[in-house]
Amino acid sequence: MRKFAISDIHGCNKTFNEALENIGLNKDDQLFLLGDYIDRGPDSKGVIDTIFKLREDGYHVECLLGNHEKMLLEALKRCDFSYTRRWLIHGGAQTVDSFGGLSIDKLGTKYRSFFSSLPYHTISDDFILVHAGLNFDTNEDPMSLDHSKIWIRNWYPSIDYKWLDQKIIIHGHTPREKDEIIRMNDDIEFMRYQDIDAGCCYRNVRGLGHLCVMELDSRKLFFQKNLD
Ligand SMILES: [Mn+2]
Repeated sequence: MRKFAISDIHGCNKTFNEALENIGLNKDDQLFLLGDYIDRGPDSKGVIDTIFKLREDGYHVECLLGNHEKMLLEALKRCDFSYTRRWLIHGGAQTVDSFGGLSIDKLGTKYRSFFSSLPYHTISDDFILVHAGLNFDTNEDPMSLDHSKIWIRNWYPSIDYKWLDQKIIIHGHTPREKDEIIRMNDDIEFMRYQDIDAGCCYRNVRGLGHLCVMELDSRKLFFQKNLD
């Protein structure tokens, strides 16, 4: 069984499908998706439908919450137009479009229950999988700080290596150039973290515009250029 992780698909459904095709995902594999399926890219609904289809077909897909799904859930819950507006500006408008331009509170039950079921992290063997990272800057257990798990940036300098021990943190959320992700991968045994957000939806920004797939046990990375 191979284990793969992908993060920050951001509505790039064609790119997502091509990446799965290229790694030859099969039903014995485990696929971890680290959140931010929606917003910014052209086909957020398509990405969620791809996930549903994979599961229906018997693939093992475990999905985590990203800050963009959290914003959607908050927009649904709060009925506060200023909040909703902020989400729409941060890529939510493309998600609403992909669902047929309906007001977001018309979102079907199937999608609502998908978004509201997403956990903040998961653990598989020595891997901690999380959307953004872990907050080591307080006296609290980093695993208890859910808000940080989906929003935090620049947290590497605070890592408590005694706490982390042999575990490796796999995350997305902060887009990085492909070369930087590869350099990080070269040091992974020593540094014990890996960002896999290659900025898929930023196709016009130099160095970005790739969807990164990591095979966890071999630490191998695969990059799919944006096709959306
Ligand atoms: Mn994010």
